[in-house]
Amino acid sequence: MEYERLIREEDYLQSRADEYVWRRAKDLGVSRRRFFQILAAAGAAAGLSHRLSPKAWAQAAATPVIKPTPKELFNDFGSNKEMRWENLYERGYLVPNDLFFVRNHTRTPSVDVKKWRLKIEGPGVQGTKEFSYDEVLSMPSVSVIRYVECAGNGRSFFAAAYGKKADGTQWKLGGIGVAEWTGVPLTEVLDRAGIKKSARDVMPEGLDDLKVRRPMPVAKALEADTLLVYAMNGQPLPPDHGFPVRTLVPGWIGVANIKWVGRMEVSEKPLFSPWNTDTYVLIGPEYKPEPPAKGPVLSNQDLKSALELPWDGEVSAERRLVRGRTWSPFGKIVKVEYSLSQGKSWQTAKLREPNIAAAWVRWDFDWEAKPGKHTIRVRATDEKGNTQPDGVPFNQQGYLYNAVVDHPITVT
Ligand SMILES: Nc1nc2c(c(=O)[nH]1)N[C@H]1C(S)=C(S)[C@@H](COP(=O)(O)O)O[C@H]1N2
Ligand SMILES: [Mo]
Repeated sequence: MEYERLIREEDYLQSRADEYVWRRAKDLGVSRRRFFQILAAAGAAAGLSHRLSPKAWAQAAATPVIKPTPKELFNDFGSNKEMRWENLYERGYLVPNDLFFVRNHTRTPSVDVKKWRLKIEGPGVQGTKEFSYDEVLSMPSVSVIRYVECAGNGRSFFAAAYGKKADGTQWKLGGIGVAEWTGVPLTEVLDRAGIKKSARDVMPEGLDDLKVRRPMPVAKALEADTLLVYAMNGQPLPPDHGFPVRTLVPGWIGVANIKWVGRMEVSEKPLFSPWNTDTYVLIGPEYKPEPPAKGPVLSNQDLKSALELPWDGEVSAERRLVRGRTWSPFGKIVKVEYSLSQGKSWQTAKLREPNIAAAWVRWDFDWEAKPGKHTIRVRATDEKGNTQPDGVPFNQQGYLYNAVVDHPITVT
């Protein structure tokens, strides 16, 4: 399949669904001609892009994610798996690899590391350079603790705020994780590739079916903590998280952290891909197109908080320690307040070290939990003075929802 035609995730999944259904149909003795007649009829009836149910899409994508993602740990959105926050309670600062959310535009590819090469090319470097896995591993490395968060994390809250759903995976707040990432600073790799003074953008490209790729300006690529990562929490990067290498672009939207990198383009002109023109841009009544992008192009994530409690779940009536975490791409967190009265009164939560910029801070407070339905509201402030707003203007694709939310919880 030509990937240009399959840029839309729905089209991609549909094509895989068709493939899957065709294989099943063939096994049942259906002829190819008859199969296409059935497909066409179904398409006309249901509207092309939604011919199959989401369940059938998920089935069709077979195993879009390789690691086990049991429903106690993850909310299942097919190729996307949302971390369930309650599982971070009584865990440490880092999210273990087994619990880390997965966001795949298509599915995890299998990469043969013996054949794998990182190719760096384009007018922004002296010439084309290739590095093997061993060569990457032998370069000077660093380890940093940072989050990776999906730009759509919190998207589902647009529906409640505006009475209409934004397009895409309906994440609550589990599209984030913090890990210790080990790798080679991108600046080190780009130096070896002979990056020129005139270089402008760097665009890593994935080896997955859609070749997901997205440029960043050289200034971001050369920051000390922008890495070509090969280990996550002390283990070789797991397949679902980008084996053999991914980029880490701290503070930036999830999609900047390209997994399964096989190629990097270095340009002297601004670069564009579908992921900075059609998606990961703000489209909505408050935003104007910025051609060739359909709206303001996203870079940083935003300040957000989440509670380590089941979402709309149950806990027992007792005096309990409520815990949560807050993160900002702009700096450390200086204040976290919570309200058990839907904003009538606020108290301050205790912050717990470490408090790492572009990672998160943990905090807690005591709660005399009495039987009944409750909501817990949290708002935070970072060292740059950013606070969580009460609302976020609607954007069609539901990015960067960081407003204060009411976390529903029932005490029994
Ligand atoms: N090659 C490639 N890189 C990718 C993606 C992808 O689909 N393909 N998804 C991106 C998105 S949208 C996010 S939020 C992060 C998620 O990283 P994780 O799956 O390791 O949590 O990976 C990014 N990198
Ligand atoms: Mo994402």
